[in-house]
Amino acid sequence: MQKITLPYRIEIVDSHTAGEPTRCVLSGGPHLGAGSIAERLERLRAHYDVYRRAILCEPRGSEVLVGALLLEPVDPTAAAGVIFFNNAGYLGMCGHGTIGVAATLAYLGRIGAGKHRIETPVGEVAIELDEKNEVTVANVEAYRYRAHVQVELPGHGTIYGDVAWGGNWFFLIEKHPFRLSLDHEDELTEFTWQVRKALAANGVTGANGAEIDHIELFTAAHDPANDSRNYVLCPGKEYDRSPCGTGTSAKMACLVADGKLAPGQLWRQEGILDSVLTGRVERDGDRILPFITGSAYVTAEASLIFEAGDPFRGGIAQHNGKVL
Ligand code: PYC
Repeated sequence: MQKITLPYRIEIVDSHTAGEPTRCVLSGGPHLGAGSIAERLERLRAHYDVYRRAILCEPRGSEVLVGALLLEPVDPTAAAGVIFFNNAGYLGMCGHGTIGVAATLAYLGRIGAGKHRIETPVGEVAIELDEKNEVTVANVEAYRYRAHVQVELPGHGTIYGDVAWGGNWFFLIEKHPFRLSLDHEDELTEFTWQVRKALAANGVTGANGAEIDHIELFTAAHDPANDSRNYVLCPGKEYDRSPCGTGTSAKMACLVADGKLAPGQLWRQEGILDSVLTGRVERDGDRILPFITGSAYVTAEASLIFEAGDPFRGGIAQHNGKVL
């Protein structure tokens, strides 16, 4: 196997969107060659995964971060190409992360207010940045794949949820016994992790057998100005600090399918930290096109340093309690 040498320095800008952090990699990343962003993601996954672990895992990162490797877009008129990743692997799309990328590009002076396009592994997304640094992401198409799917959960009995796509695969649960607040974080994480494992064990998947790697619980909003509150378990067993852009897209697809959300109607999704992302959908024939609006704030501009001899240059890759 080819031995990959990490560079001495990788330049990053960190931001957070509604509390959820995004680490944009500006330079020092691997050379992934030409081709679509999806093809370059496959090269990254197959040959350069050490970069993901080195940039995102401890001791230079943490399991809470979502990484965004900025790439030359295929279409030179697009603002950037991007591959999103986390402590456990790679994401097709990331709503809060796209808002973080937009805020970072604006911070760097690479884009100004107006409309731009960003290429992701699951397709191109449009963004609009306003004068107040608020970003609206025109996400990829969202849809409900299966409704009211039954899963047996040891200790909890039968639970029901919808399987929906919003740029990632989600299992959305309305009925559960939990209060969605941070003082119940351990229980929420354990429950949703059990759901994820039960889905996999019972062959409940997204389209084409895709693994459902995000579990989303809902309850009434704490703030009456909002429409709903959520808790989202991400693939690396960490919860989304934001209301989750792709999760909100999946939720809106289910609401549309149930006749509970009309095109253009605003949906204010409150997350576990009380922060809010605002969504709406447009219809294009049968297709549901979600829009997500939020703000991101830059928190750091830094160089990650990889000294020769550092035994943890490649990161401490832990996933679900195991050192990999
Ligand atoms: O905002 O889409 C999102 C997201 C996915 C995982 C973490 N955040």
